[in-house]
Amino acid sequence: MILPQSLTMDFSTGALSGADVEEVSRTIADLPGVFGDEAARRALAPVTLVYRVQSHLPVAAGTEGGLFWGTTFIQPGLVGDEYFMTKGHFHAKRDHGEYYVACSGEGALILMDEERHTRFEPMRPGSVHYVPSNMAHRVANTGASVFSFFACWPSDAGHDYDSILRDGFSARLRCISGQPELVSTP
Ligand code: PAN
Ligand code: ZN
Repeated sequence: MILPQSLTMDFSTGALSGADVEEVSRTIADLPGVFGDEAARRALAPVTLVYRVQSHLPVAAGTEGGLFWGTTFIQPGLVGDEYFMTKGHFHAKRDHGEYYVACSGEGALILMDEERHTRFEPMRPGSVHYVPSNMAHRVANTGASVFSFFACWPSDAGHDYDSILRDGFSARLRCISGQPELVSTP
């Protein structure tokens, strides 16, 4: 028996469609303490969309052996001179990795290990990025249009946002003379 395909992805935009697609949005109001310049964040309209995530979560979070699939869409923009970006997290199970694949626009994957060494990888349509275990990860939109990428991660990885909210990354991706530059935080 051939079952109808229930989930599809548009490869040019990363957009998912189907019955089981969940979506969350993060606005400027949802991201206190995420950007370096808190006054610049508060000066922006609270309803400004920063990013949204579409996910396909076929098993319950925490299930061992399953996989999750999702696309993140980050709007172009700056908070001060810092690019719009995701909150960022370690996986709660630190030894669980992830794949990211860029779909459209220009972005950067910012990675920090547990010794707080931070680096970034430019993301361009078609670039594939392995997020190794024990690495905090976040993505910034470094271009002028929506940046989208899709991700596949283990269903029992979990997300540790608190460590990042408390300690941040050791460097921030800032727009300096129009170019992304990783600048150490004091
Ligand atoms: C991604 C992220 C997504 C949004 O699916 O969850 O890009 O970023 P934040 O979760 O940091 O807000 C992923 O890395 N999942 O593990
Ligand atoms: Zn992750």
